[in-house]
Amino acid sequence: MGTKSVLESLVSAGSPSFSKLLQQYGCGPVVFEGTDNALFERHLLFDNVADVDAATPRSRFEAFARSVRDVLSQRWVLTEKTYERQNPKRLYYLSMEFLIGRSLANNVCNLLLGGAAADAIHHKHLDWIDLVEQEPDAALGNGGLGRLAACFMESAATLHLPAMGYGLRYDYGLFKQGIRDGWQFEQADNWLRAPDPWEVMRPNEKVEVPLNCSFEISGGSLRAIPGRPSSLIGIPFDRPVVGYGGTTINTLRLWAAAAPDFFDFQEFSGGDFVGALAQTLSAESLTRVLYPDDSTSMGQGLRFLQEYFLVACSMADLVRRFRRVNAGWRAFPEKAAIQLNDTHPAMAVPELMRILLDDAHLGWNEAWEITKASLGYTNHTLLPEALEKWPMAWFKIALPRHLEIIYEINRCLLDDVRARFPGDEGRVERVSLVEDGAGSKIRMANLAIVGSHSTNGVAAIHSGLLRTTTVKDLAEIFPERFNNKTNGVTPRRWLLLANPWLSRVITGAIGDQWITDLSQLRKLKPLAQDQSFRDAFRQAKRDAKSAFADWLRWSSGRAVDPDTIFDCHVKRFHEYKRQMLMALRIVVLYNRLRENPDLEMRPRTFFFGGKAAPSYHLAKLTIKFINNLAGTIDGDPSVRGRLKVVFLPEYCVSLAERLIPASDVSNQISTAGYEASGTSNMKFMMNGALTVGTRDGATIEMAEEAGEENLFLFGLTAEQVAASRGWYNPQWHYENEPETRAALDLIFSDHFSRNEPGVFTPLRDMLLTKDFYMHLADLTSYIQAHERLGAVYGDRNAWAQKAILNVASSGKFSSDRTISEYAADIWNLKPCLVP
Ligand code: NBG
Repeated sequence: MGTKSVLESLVSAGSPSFSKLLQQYGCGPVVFEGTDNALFERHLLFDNVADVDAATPRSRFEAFARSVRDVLSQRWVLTEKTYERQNPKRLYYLSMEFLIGRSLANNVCNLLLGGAAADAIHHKHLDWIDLVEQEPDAALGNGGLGRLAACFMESAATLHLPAMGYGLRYDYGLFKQGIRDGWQFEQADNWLRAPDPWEVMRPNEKVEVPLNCSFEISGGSLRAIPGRPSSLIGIPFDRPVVGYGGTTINTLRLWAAAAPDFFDFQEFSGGDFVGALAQTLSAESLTRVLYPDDSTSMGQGLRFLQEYFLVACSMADLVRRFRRVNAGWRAFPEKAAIQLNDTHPAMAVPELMRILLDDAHLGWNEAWEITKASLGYTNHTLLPEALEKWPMAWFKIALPRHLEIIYEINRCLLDDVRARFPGDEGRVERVSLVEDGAGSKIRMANLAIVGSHSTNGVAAIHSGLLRTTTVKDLAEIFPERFNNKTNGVTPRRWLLLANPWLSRVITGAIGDQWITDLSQLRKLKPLAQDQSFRDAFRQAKRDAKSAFADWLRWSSGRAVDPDTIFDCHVKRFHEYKRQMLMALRIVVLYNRLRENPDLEMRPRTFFFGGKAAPSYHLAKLTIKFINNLAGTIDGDPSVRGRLKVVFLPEYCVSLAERLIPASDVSNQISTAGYEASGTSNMKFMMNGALTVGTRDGATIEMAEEAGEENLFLFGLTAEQVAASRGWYNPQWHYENEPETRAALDLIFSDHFSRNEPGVFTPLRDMLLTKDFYMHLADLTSYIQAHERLGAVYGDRNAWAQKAILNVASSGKFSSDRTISEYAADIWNLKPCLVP
């Protein structure tokens, strides 16, 4: 499917002559393919020892990817060398998650190698899609937070900012989702089963991480053995981050845990050979697997150690870099901006203090000023269950020195608060880094705010709520630290690459400057009135829909009709994201059609995609419900051809890249006040889908950009949600709204669960007893918003006009804009051009 178009988009993305590019990349007289001595052929033969003509698809992918890496290698080395030589201030982005996805097409695109790749594909009779499909989707993240980190790295490289990402090299990424009898089941994601062609292991730059205890891992849980200090080794694996144009190639450095390679010879010669090796195994388990929880903190010991391991390795590495080219410590904040992606790496605060106090022998005050000036913290959620708090007992056992430092930070903080707010012990209790009670805990968000110079939220409403509610007391003490940085996404991956059809139409109309300056899209505004542009725009959407339908049939045998409205809800499953609200709307439509088969209604295909945390039962039950709903509707001849529900298993970056360009409607329907920003909302907007959404997260800013009349907003506002908490009663809606009642009655009559009576009872509880996320309150206005949308869809020109205006107004949501704001306001970071 789509091989030609995808390649064409790479070519049209700009392809100077290959020899000129080889010069840019310092590649000398090598050729990409076509002779025995060419990169591709050599890799096949010498790395894979494979006959060029009989190689497996996987070997071909590896050889192709390695050839691309060869082309970028010298530039990659030069980038690092330039930074060493010029010694600019650098950004270090610490994140437990980088949801990278596939790299081949992205790297070819950003290196402008589309032309060369197309030639190679042609000469070697390769199939581009086959090649691309060989690469696992690197899922070292759960969702928005990890994907944001990946977009940020790409934008920083494109903007020529000296930036480095630090994360963990999990052996297993986010679980693979399967569906059996409608239920989600999880499978391990062994993404490193075959060698990854992008990564470079750098054992010489390993880091030793001392702990005050030893530990054993058995049955997935961690047992600390107090009083027996031990250490872990962090081995860095580097991945290239190619900026668009291929001039700057930054590094994403992922740490893998290993045991110190000196064995305990005492034990060894004493005969405990197996015991000594088993220790190696337990050390390596530390980076075995990514925790699959999105927006919850489960508080496992293994996770605590993972977080510390990331911090300790990264801080040691960046301090080493700093020391190589700088004399005094005072300059540290002028040379290093360290951004904490959520509280996960918040132990950077005591870790940097420890380094400055114990290794550099600075005094407390100086160390404290340097720490605050270097660190910044980004908050990604207000959900109380997601705010990390770690048991003090664990610090005591594994990191006693860090605990001592935290106590001292807290003592200074509380003294200060008492001096500024005399008698306000309530405030003292709330801002304290230590939460007392049964088993004291350290509040990691408070630690990150107190120990850094900047705290930002990820959309205007979110930053506002953070400041005025969640951490109100701290914001009153440090008002100057609080700021907003509305999220963005990279237009290279999410428009240029994902949507060759629309990209071509855009470039045809306004040129290709938009690729690195998305605000240029505003030039499309007048074209919303232009009939031939509207037609081309509509055709691009139609092509993307057909390509998706073809891919779906090819990959899963499922048929969908591209002439129906593609109405999508894709993201992690969580009650606050309200997949159930969309499901209820579908049940209402289903009831209407069963009651009145002649009802006028535009045929729709509803797509759902997303994973549920493995222990989140209600989220898993919602997936089950959607699958049963799909099955019942498919089996009901009275609605055939008019409604269709499709649950797409294994939602991942690559699936998003396929589905989003093909979507007509984007559902962004979180309970207002709960979705910090959202980022898929932006991707849908850029790709010409219309949004039906609540006034939440960045959707509010999307409406500001495009004009509210070009979105379909509905439902309670965040203030209304908060104000009605005390008296909200879902029963009222059940009793007073006939369609709401009929929908719920149908569900709980086991109409969708004939063979499993009662299976959905917990959903009844969720919806009718508590309805904490207020599904029923918003259902009617949600349905009405879709009715307004349906009316517009009937008028092709009106629809095209709104969709074009949305694309034209999406410029703000480029992560280039977001990163420029971080660089200017938080990091004081300047570009450093690689010659
Ligand atoms: C998520 C929010 C999203 C937001 C992303 C990126 C976490 C903890 N938070 O709304 O739920 O878009 O972060 O900022 O994953």
